[in-house]
Amino acid sequence: LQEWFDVCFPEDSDLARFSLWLRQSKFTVVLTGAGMSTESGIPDFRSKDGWWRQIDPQKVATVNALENHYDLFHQFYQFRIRGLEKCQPHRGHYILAEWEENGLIHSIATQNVDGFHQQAGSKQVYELHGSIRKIRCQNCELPADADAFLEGKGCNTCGGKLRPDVVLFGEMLPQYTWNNALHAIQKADLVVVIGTSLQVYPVNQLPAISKGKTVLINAESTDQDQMFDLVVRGKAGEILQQVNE
Ligand code: BV8
Repeated sequence: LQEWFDVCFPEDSDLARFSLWLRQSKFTVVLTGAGMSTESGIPDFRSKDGWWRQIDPQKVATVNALENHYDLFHQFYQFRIRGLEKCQPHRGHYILAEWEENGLIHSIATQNVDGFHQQAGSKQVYELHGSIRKIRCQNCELPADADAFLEGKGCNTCGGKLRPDVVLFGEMLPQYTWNNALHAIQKADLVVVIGTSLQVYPVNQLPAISKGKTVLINAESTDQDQMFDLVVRGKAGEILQQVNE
C-alpha cells in the first residue's frame, strides 16, 4: 500500500493521509452538511451565498414561522422544493455511494434534506434533519402530497397546515434516526465530516463523540477545525474525485 502511495501522492499530502485512513478503516461513517450539495447548485446556509445571508432563519425555519407566518414559511419551502427539481446529485454523491457499495464506508449521517445521497445510490443514510421531499400535516401528522403543498392547499383530511418533513429550529430530531447515527459514530474508527459549518446543535456534537480518527473536508474554516485529526480544505466533489482516482 505504501509504495502505491508514493506513486499516487508523492508528497505526504493530506489527500494521501485521508486515502490511507479510508482504506485502513474497518468502519467509516460520513457526516455531511449543505456544503455537500453546493456543487449541485443548491445554496448552503451560512457561507457568503448561503440562505441565511438572504433571509432570517427565525422567520422561515421555525415552528413559530409555520404557525404565525405561514405565507412566508410556505414561500420559502416552495421555492426550495422547486429549486431542487432543477438540480441533481454531483460526482461526489455518486462516489460516496460507490464507497458504500464496495465496503469503504458504512453509512452517511446527513443534515441535508435534499435526498441526493439516496438518489445517487447510497443505502444507509440517516436524514438527521428530515426530508424536504416529504410533506406532512402539522395538525394531524398524516403524510400529504407534495403537489398539494406546492399549490398551497391544506390537509385534505383535517384542513391543517401542510409542511415539509424537515426538522425546524426548536423541533426534536427524529429519535430513531438520531440514535442510529449516534451508535454508528460511536462504533466508527473513522468519521469523515464533509461540507458543514458545525453550527447547529445537536448534530455539531457528533464529531467529538467519535473515538476514532476524524477528518473534516470543508471549503472554509469552522470553529471545530482544531478538534479534527485532519482538515482538508477544498470542495467536496473535487476532493472526493481526487481521492477516488
Ligand atoms: C434541537 C431546517 C432539541 C431544515 C435547519 C443556542 C445555542 C446553541 C444551540 C441553540 C441555541 N438556541 C437554539 C439552539 C438549538 C438549535 C441550534 O443549534 N441553533 C443554532 C443555529 C444556534 N438547534 C435546534 O433547534 C435543533 N433542535 O435542538 O432540538 C430541542 C427541542 C426543543 C426545545 C429545545 C431543544 C434543530 C436543528 C435543525 C435546524 N434546521 N433548517 C431545512 O430547511 O433545511 S438548520 C440548517 O442548518 C439546515 O438544516 C442545515 O442542515 C443545518 C446545518 O447547516 P450546514 O449543513 O452546516 O450548512 P452551513 O451553510 O452552515 O455550512 C456549510 C459549510 O460547507 C460551510 O462551512 C461552507 O464553507 C462549506 N461548503 C460550501 N460549499 C462547499 C463547502 N465545503 C466543501 N465543498 C463545497 N463545495
